[in-house]
Amino acid sequence: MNNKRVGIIGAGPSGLAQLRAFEALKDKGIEIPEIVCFEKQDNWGGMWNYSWRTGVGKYGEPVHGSMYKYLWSNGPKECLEFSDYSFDEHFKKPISSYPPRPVLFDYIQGRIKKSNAREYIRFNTTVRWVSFDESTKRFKVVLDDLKSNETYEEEFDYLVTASGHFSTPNMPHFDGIEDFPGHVMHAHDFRGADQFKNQKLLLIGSSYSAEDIGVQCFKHGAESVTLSYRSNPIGVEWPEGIKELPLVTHFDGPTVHFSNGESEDFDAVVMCTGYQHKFPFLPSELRLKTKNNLYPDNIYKGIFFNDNPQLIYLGMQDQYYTFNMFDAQAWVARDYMMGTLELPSKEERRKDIDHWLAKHDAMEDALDSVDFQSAYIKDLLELSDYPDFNVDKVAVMFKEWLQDKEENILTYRDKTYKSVVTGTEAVEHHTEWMDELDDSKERYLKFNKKVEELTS
Ligand code: FAD
Ligand code: NA7
Repeated sequence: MNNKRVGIIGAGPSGLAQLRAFEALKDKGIEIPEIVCFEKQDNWGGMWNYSWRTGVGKYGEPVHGSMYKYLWSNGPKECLEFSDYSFDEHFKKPISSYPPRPVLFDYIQGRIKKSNAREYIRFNTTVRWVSFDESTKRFKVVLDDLKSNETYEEEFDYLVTASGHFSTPNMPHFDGIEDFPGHVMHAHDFRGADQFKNQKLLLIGSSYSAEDIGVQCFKHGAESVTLSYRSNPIGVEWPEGIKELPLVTHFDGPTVHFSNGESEDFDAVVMCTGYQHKFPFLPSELRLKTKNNLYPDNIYKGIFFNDNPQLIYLGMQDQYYTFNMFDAQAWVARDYMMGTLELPSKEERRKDIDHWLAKHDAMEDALDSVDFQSAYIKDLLELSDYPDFNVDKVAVMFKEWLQDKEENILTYRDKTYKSVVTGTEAVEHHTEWMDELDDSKERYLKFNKKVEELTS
């Protein structure tokens, strides 16, 4: 008889992976613990549940979402496919390799809707505070029911933190920025390129957000896009209209000065300067303290808080792999909570973490990073019965994707890849990505073939 209680914070892809992992056992007739998942939004999907809101939500909570209109997958879908629920099973036909956000949201929901997992989720419920009682070895969780405006408490034996880490902006200051006359925002509040049409746009940062928001604004009619980097430029061959400059030194009215001595006037600034791992509901002794990287310190197997493994973190790494990594983690976490996976001693766990951190320190470039996260996934797959998938082939796809982007940042989303789960070759989208201004699921799924073929 499993009479433990499991609390899950967040019903994004990571929290849903945890629910699915337990459901997979239940399907086999195995009794599972009592589970409650708390989600502060009114629906599941985390980042993939688009919100038009910025700032605070309906109930005054910080808005979680950082995704925007016209967001298309930034990597091949074949690299994130659930190994127990293929794209073929969901869409019943091959689709392209880079679907837009609503299509991926639909895919995530398809798997979870196959079970009764929604019953475990309390929506519109914010986890306000967590404490651990050493005498009972249980977590006390303080919750706010946002709709009824009531605070209450519950206790759990295990707590899974799946609250995401791309939500709280890292917002640096630059001298003079307070007098910049145009709009200044963080990527977290970016909801679409429309407002920057015909504008001269400055993006500070040189990672995924800068690249994607820059290309999107270019596609949707910005007059010019300038990216400013602190360490390294993205370094692809940019089309005319997009360029990279080194770091901003200061602002002077509408004029921005860069460290190479150049200066230029801009209409608006978007800080694509990343996010903070922020857990306002956790006391410092339980809190994961890390920058955005591929191996946050102090979590064994990237999951179990080393000082107290009853506290589980999912999806806290920087991500090449996403949905399939969250699954691989959730299955391992599940087995520990079920008592079928034993963890080594704290010292042994520390040694394992150090071993991975040393490998992490030795990485030199993006190709090494892909290999690193692939090795991490393989390590996890050995620990549970999550359906195996060909990680080596996925790693090859990631490397090709990096190459595709270098070759042409505007057309890489027109490429197709082959699923390692089903062997299905993706089809080309009916419209080239640069010409496709509609990201709706309806239009995406309407035709299977290129539009010219349909009309000829
Ligand atoms: P999230 O999706 O962030 O979900 C966390 C959930 O926890 C949210 O629903 C939130 O409301 C809830 N929560 C947080 N705090 C509390 C609390 N105190 N109480 C209750 N609930 C709480 N990945 C890809 O694979 N492909 C992409 O193309 C891609 N594009 C991205 C673009 C952007 C702009 C961003 C920000 C991320 C992108 N990602 C992409 C990565 C994305 O973060 C992951 O795909 C995935 O959403 C992470 O899942 P998660 O469940 O760990 O976190
Ligand atoms: P990332 O990938 O964490 O990147 C943050 C970027 O911001 C990176 O280029 C940093 O430069 C830059 N940064 C951070 N602080 C500063 C300051 N003070 N000045 C200038 N530049 C700075 O975050 P993203 O938002 O791009 O991506 C996060 C997720 O969103 C990702 O998974 C995507 O799928 C979407 P650095 O290289 O550290 O010098």
